[in-house]
Amino acid sequence: MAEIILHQYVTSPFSEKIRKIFAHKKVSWRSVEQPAIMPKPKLIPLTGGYRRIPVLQIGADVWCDTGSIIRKIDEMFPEPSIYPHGMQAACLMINLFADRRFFFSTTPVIFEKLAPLVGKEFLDDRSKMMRGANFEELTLLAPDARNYVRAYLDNLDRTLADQPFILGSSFSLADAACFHCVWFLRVEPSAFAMAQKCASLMRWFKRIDAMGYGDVKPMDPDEALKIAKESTPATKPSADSGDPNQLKPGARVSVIPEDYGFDPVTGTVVASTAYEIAIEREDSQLGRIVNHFPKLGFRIAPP
Ligand SMILES: N[C@@H](CCC(=O)N[C@@H](CS)C(=O)NCC(=O)O)C(=O)O
Repeated sequence: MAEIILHQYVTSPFSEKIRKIFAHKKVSWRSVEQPAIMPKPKLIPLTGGYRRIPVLQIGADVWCDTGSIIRKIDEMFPEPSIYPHGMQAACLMINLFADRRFFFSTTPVIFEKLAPLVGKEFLDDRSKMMRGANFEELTLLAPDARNYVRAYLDNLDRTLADQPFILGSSFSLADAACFHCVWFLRVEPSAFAMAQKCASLMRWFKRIDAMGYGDVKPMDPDEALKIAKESTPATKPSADSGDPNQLKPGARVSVIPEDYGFDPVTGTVVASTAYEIAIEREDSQLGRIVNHFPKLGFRIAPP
């Protein structure tokens, strides 16, 4: 079987979500360390422009955004499940809540203290990625964000008082999704202190922290590029008969995140479902690459 390669960096919270799913499913994977700011010359040939982390690579197929990465991992390794019986919809909704609301409430709380320490290069990079938003102004959002984070933590703490995991007795996507937000708070002691006030939440946090990361070995970024170059995309063409926009294989489209990191990836539709779009590109270094994106959270339009 082709190797499972995750392009990531150690301090990336969204990568932490995927690392915990690898741990739960006991996946053997390779880790390629990518830079936390642009430029990313050993990532962009694989993604066609998409800069965010993490990115999953198997041969010449590349999954962008944790939405499509989780779907692919779960398809390859369905057991043990990340969806307790009857809870698939709840997991998807909690995952969206964690990515969009919980995570973005943690950033002002953390960066209020951390912004002066992370350096101008990082702040400029993130301001550009958020289309001019002044990352340093996150400080102004901190008081309200602290209220949100406190309520989210308290709500989880109450749930976890009676059960080991958010949806009951087993680890699920809901745990991976909320864990990465609490894990991110740990980079700043006064932010993490908010979580440390919650005893049941902390027991859950320690339990998941101790799960590790599955069987992981590092890989050099050049080796990952070589694998892509020597591989052929494995995605078979398939049309989505229920597509409300009648998008057909063969159409040229650009795919762009709707929230930040607005770098379009342009290619030809190969496959599409209710959840995902796969587009093929010809990369000047690597040849044919298929990029997979979730439909939720992305704009798909003619280039
Ligand atoms: N919706 C995306 C969010 C990914 C994301 O925001 N990742 C952060 C790192 S944890 C990022 O890419 N930051 C900018 C960068 O690393 O260049 C996902 O689920 O993958």
